[in-house]
Amino acid sequence: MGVDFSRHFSERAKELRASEVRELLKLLEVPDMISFAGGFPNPETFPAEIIREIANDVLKSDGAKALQYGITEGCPQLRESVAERMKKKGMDIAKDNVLIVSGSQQVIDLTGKVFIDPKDSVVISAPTYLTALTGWAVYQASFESIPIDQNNMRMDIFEERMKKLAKRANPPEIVYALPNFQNPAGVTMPEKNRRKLVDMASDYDFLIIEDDPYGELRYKGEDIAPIKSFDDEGRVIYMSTFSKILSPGLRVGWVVAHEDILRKLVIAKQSADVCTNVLGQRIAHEYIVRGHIDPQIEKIKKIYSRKMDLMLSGMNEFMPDGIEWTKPDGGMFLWVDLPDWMDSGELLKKALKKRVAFVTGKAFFADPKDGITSMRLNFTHPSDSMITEGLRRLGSVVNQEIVSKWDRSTESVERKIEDAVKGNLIGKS
Ligand code: PMP
Ligand code: G9A
Repeated sequence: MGVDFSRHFSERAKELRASEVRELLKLLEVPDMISFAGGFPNPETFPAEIIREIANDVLKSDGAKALQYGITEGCPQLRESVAERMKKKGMDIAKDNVLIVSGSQQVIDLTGKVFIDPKDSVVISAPTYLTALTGWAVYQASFESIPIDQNNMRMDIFEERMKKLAKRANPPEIVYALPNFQNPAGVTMPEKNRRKLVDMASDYDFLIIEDDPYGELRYKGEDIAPIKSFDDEGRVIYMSTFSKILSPGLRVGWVVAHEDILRKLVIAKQSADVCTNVLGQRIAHEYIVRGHIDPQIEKIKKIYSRKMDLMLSGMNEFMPDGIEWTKPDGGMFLWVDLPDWMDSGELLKKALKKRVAFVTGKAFFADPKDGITSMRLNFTHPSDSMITEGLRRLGSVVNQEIVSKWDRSTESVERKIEDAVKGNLIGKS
C-alpha cells in the first residue's frame, strides 16, 4: 500500500505552488518546440571561452581559496567590485552594504524569512514576477495588487490604497517594485514615480524591495536611476544579478541594503546555503575587473534589441486585430492582451499541439481570477528564425480561436433563425 505523505507536510508546505515557468521548462526537450515561455538568456551570448580562461587562471593562482567554503557575505573582492558599479548608478553605499547571493531569487526567500509573518501583506504590481509570488506565499504573505499601465505600477491607485491600508492594524511593510522592463509586462517606471515611491516609503513607514535584473538591458531611450539612488533613509533593498548579463548557470547575484538589514539577511543566508558558489563569485569578479562586463552588456543589447524588433514586427504581421501588446524599451518580455473572451490557458493547450509555448497571464497574479486573457512572451531565448516561425504558429492558433468563436456564434444565429422559421410555420399550420 502506498504511503500517504500529506499528513507529514507542514502547514507552510500546503502553500507551495509550482512555478509555471519551471514546469514549462521541461517542454524545451520536446523536438521542434518553440518556446516563448522561460525568461532565458540566449546561449549565443555566453562568453564561454573567456570564462574558461578566467576559471583556469583563478584555479591556477588561488585554487585553494576558490574551492574552499567562503564567507556568507560573499567574496570581499566581488563585494567591492559590485559596490563600485552600484556607486556609478548613483547609490551612496560601500562594500559593507553589498551581500552576494546565490542568484537574486534567493533574496525573495531571505526577505520572506526576515520580514514576512503569516498574513503580512506585501504590495505588488499586478502582474508581477511569478516566482516572487510563489516565494513569498511560502511565508504565508497576503498580497495587495496594484494594476500597471505603460508606466509600470499605477501610482494613483497605489496612493489611494496606501491611504486606506494605513488605517488597518497591520498595514503593508513591504512594497515590491520592478522598475525596469518589468517581468512580465516589460514596462518601466518613470523617475518621478521612483522618487514618489521613496517619499511615500518614508511617509507610510514601509520598505521597498527593488528587483532589477533587467536594468542593464535597455535598447531604447535613456537610463533611469534606480529607486535606491533616491533613498536617504536606507528603506530600499536593491537586488540584481549576473544571470542576464553574464550567465544564469553561475547563480551569482547581489543585494544592496542598509547594514542592519544586511546583517539579518546574512544570518538567514547562513542556514540557507552557508555561502554562494565561491568559484562562480571569483569568475564574476574577474569578469568585471578585467574589463569584460561592459562590452559584454553592449553585445547582449545588440542581439536582444534585434530580437525585440523582430518580435514586434512578427506580432504586427501575424496577430489579428483586437490583440494588444506592450512595446518595451528593453528587457526580455512582451505582455499580450487577448480579446476578453479568450482564455490563454485554453489557448496554451492548442498552441502546444502546434509546438509553440508561452506563459499564461494568470501565473503572474496573486488573484486567480486575473490575467486569464493575457500571456507573456519571451523574445531573448529563441533564435531569430524561431521567433518568426513561433509567431506564425501562435498567430494561426489565435486566428483559429477567433474563427471558431465566429463559427459558433454564426451557428447559434442560424439555429435561432431556423427555430424561429419552424415556430412560424408551426404557428401558421
Ligand atoms: N527577479 C526577476 C524579476 C527575475 O525575472 C528573475 C529571473 N528570471 C529573478 C529575480 C531571479 O534571477 P536569478 O536568481 O537568476 O538572479
Ligand atoms: O527559469 C527561471 O525560473 C528563471 C526565469 C524566470 C522567468 O521566466 O520569469
